[in-house]
Amino acid sequence: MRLYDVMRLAAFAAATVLVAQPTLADGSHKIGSPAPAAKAGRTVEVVMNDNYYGLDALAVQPGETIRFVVRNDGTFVHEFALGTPEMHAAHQKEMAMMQEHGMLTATGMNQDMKGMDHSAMGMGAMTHDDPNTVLVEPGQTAELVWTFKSPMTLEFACNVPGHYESGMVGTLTVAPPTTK
Ligand SMILES: [Cu+2]
Repeated sequence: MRLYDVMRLAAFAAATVLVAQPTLADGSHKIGSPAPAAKAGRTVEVVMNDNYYGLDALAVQPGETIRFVVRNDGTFVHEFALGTPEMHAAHQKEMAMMQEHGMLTATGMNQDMKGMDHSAMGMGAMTHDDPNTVLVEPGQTAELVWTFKSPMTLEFACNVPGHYESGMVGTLTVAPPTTK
């Protein structure tokens, strides 16, 4: 193996470790898991605006896989995140930090800073790639496919600084169908 290859392998290994590191706020396995679109039994369209969702609440069944098609009709960047109120609170802190450091602007992620290693600042690699969230820039559409787990009450929310507080949050109930 030539020296160049060894160095390339080492760099690749280092990058893999960075990517594999779970983020602090990621407790997403408690609420379910990401799934391929083919597994989804139903599609839910979510329209986002400044600063609200086109739907107030949503009910799903335990074990159900939903394909969320999330469209941003607003002029600001918005997020569609699935989680408990505690998960959203933690994610809001992360996003506030991203904004503070110029990684997140009012309209999206700062492309110039993408892939920048912030470990020197003691924050690890700062990315927005939790499996239970999508960040959608104005005019864009993104998809999130999720299999829900056990019965629980969750929230779908936008954790862009200030948006949750201004009402960009809705109730997501995971419960078995009621029988008559
Ligand atoms: Cu928002």
